[in-house]
Amino acid sequence: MAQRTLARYLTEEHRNKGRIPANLKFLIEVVARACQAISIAIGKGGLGGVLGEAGSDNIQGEAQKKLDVLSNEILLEANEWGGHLAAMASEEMDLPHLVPHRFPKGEYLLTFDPLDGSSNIDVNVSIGTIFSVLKCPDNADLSTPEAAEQAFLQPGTAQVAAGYAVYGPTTLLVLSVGDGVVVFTLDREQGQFVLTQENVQIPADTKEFAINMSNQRFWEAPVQRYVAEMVAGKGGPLGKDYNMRWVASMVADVHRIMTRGGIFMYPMDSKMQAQGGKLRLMYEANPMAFLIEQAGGRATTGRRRILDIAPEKLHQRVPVILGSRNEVDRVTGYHDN
Ligand code: P6P
Repeated sequence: MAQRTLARYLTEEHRNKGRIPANLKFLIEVVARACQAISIAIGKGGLGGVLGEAGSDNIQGEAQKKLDVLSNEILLEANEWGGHLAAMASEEMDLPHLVPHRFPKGEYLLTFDPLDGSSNIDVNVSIGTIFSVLKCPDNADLSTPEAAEQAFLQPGTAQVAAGYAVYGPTTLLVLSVGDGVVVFTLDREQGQFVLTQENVQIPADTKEFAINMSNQRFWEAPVQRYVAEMVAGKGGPLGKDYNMRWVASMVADVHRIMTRGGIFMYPMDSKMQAQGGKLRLMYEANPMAFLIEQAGGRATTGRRRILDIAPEKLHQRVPVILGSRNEVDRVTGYHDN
């Protein structure tokens, strides 16, 4: 059977189910091509002069890597001319990037973390790009970047599409337009993404958890209890032994869960109370929560569904607990007690 490329999949979804308007199909293809260019830049590593620090900080106060800045530029340049977007927002930019007046404006807003897991770039561990697509409100004030922030402040349930690219042994594009989750593998010879998995389903149970254990003394009681029960193993209240993984690239940890189940936690902890958590709502938690739910999983802050949160700030942070639904329900239930 002929390979189903991303373009063919999106065309057939559009034709057969009317789920993907032409401009959204175009947007996704453009983002995919940008991820392909990012994959090539990453693959060059030290040969491309792209490793190491950029010598600047982002709004998060984090030192930017050269590849953070390059990936952000690739996504901006790929998306600003096509006429499908009104504005973009990125982890790497304080304010939204408005489509320049010389280009037509479109109906969508795009948020992204251009290169998630930056601490892993220089040690050659999988990293990724996360993106989320919203409709631009008809009455949006896009007169200035400052004014445009308001247009992005929509709950995760308003997302029309979300996805991530994971740059690992292979480069994958994982995507949902609200009709389940599909996986594409980058065929480097052909230079295009080819459909390799449809209807991804996350197992409801798991024996694998992902959390940064070095923060244990800062966790709230429900998470302390849950992790202690998993570590207690077969002899403990959960009656089974668990395994632990922590890649410290959310995209890599989430993709493992997409592939074989698991639970990922970056919960609230006392040292991050003031800032609301570690992970960003608009371009990490919301797109990943959308994908996880589309694959039959759950995604909460420990106390509420992530997709229901009404954002107050573009770079807002939230606690994240997501993955196999029975495990997320358990630890979320501990927060209720
Ligand atoms: P820590 C990467 O910087 C990131 O935003 C996520 O991709 C990842 O899950 C988390 O932070 C890792 O945080 O505290 O373990 O370095």
